[in-house]
Amino acid sequence: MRPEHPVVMITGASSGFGEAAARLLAADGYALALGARRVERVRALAEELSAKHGVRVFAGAVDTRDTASVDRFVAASVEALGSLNVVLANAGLARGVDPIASVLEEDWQAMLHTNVEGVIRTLKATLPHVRKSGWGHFLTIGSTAGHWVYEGGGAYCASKHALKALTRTLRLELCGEPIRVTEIDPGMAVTEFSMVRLQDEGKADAVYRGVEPLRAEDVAECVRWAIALPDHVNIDEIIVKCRDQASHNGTKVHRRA
Ligand code: NDP
Ligand code: 8X3
Repeated sequence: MRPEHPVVMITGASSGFGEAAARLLAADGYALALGARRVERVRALAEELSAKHGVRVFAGAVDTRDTASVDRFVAASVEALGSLNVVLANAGLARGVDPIASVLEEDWQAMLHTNVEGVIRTLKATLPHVRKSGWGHFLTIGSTAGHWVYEGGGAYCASKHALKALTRTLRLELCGEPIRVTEIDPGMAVTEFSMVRLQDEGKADAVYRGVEPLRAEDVAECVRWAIALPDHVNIDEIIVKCRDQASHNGTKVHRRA
């Protein structure tokens, strides 16, 4: 049965979708466990949200590329908050836009370590606690890059296709238990994503030039909605794009002059 104040863990809560989801969910009364490598950011967010909404918020450092780090963060979250109901496996990134012929080893490894292995670790470490809680929901953040591919996106698209396989597998494995499984697949959204990917402000800005892209809050709203629906309703996958982006791989994007 759904608790009065479900406990939600968010990985990658220091910016973008994760931070925006924390803000919306805190306003709705959820208790939160917020993790990221930039722990000072999640600590500041936790203080702000607990003061503003009177909700319990735990913040801790986590690097999802490291099993011991994930295990520590999950254990500390459960100890602080008493249980764990919902997991938003959001931490992820893209690095570079090089074709496969010249993709840098450190870039493709960063994407696969974070977007695939990091999500497996997060799901595996949290699953016993979510099961024990008796009411749960796993949400993963995929991408339109999990539905289509584009030149220069080989490793990123591969990672998001893999994430889709993981999420769909988890749904099969949890069928019959009181746990829902949802994947949210955004298109172009303005967060720190493009800066992390391109390491250049001008190039990052150019991604969204003339476009009204999704904002982090738009994706967070999808998260909030999927969780808030009645228990028998499972949103399997949401593809959410801005109106200006008609194709999954960005080939048809309306740009104003
Ligand atoms: P941001 O760069 O704003 O946020 C990414 C978050 O992931 C940060 O909080 C970052 O925290 C965290 N993170 C990255 N690596 C790790 C790690 N090893 N361990 C823990 N946390 C990590 O980008 P978005 O909010 O846009 O990205 C969130 C997710 O959405 C990603 O999975 C991304 O692939 C996906 N996505 C983004 C789209 C977009 O256009 N923006 C579209 C579709 C999907 P820190 O650096 O502090 O660790
Ligand atoms: C991010 C969207 O189009 O850069 O997942 O791959 S895209």
